[in-house]
Amino acid sequence: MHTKALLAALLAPAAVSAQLHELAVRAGLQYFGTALREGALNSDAQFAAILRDTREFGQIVPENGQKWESTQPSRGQFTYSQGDITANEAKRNSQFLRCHTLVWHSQLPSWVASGSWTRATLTSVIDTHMANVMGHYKGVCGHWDVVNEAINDDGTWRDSVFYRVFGTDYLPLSFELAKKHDPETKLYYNDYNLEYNQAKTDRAVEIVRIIQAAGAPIDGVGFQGHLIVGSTPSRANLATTLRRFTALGVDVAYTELDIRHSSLPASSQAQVTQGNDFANVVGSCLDVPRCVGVTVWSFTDKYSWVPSTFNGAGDALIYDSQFRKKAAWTSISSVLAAKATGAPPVSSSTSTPAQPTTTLVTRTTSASSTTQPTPTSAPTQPAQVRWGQCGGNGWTGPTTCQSPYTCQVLNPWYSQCL
Ligand code: 9MR
Repeated sequence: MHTKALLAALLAPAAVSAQLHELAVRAGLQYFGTALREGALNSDAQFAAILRDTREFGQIVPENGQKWESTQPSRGQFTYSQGDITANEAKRNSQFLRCHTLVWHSQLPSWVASGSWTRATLTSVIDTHMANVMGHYKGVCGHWDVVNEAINDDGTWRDSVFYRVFGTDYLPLSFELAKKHDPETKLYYNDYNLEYNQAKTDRAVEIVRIIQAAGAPIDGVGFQGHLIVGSTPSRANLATTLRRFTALGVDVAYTELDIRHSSLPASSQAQVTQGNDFANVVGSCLDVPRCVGVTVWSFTDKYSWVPSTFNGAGDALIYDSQFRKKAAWTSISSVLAAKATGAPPVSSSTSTPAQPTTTLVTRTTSASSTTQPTPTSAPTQPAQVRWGQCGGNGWTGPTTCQSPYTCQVLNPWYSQCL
């Protein structure tokens, strides 16, 4: 087989059935998206092919390329080679671009973090940074994460050079300056562990209030969504938390979603629980009118920040490291399809956490055509791979699984090799 044909064959399954963004839009969201690992785009054809499939991802965001250390590593020296990778890709594929991030204590060059500043000099540094970086990306960023992670997990203010110099005044200041440099983009505050609705969430609500009280603009709050399998809040609780922010007149979005297993390898049950957790997060976004979209923080376990940060943890994404769709992918597609078609959700079982909370559909079925003819006689099919569909109403594909996996009924519409 020619290399080209071989590559096409390898890529075909993912490309043909990809549809999360398409389903998300039909379900009322603006996008379903992913972070782009800059180093992977040109070195990994499978990564690039899935990332460029706009039925799957209608939005992208640079994982690292627009951060301060990448864009202004030395004072006054601006470089956009890394940030442009994602911006160019968004343009090439007509994908919505989230931009990330401007004022953040991390990945901040030491000339800023360890500098000796007054309010006036640090204001000028932020202003200059935004003038250049936001200027460079003006007109192409749909959202900008203006301030990132200003709060500690216990709800106290994070100790950063910005907080030390300005106290909380750097919050409205940053948003005012951002508005000046790109009046069209939506300006976001972005943080993790807001999902638990505890002290940190209270403080984030206060941030929105501080900015608004100062007369500065803020358009949205990003819930990063770096969560843990089995510890993810319920769909209803997540929606309640999102509404605390939309009640203040701002949009919300899940901006960096991944749900990690605490230990590996993950059992079949843990895989299904992960799927339910993803479905609950995406479902909560569907339940809140001003929740505009969901972004996963890379889509494949091959490229994830998690294992290098949390020892022993991982497999936090929706494709495995060989680009096979996981139960998590299926659960997300199902919850989106349920909303898109108005199909009644399957009620979740309180006794078995592995039960999906929503209607599942076949992964190749578009949202508008979930009814499929039932086959009269099943043709002989090769055994299905792990996590593949193996049964359910209307299913015409394989009904047996490759060893050692077994076909497990998740609901009347979906059985899966687990
Ligand atoms: O995914 C990013 C990883 O490649 C970097 O090494 C890391 C450095 O801080 O940043 C990761 O992305 C972070 C994001 O920019 C902000 N929220 C937390 C993300 C995970 O750490």
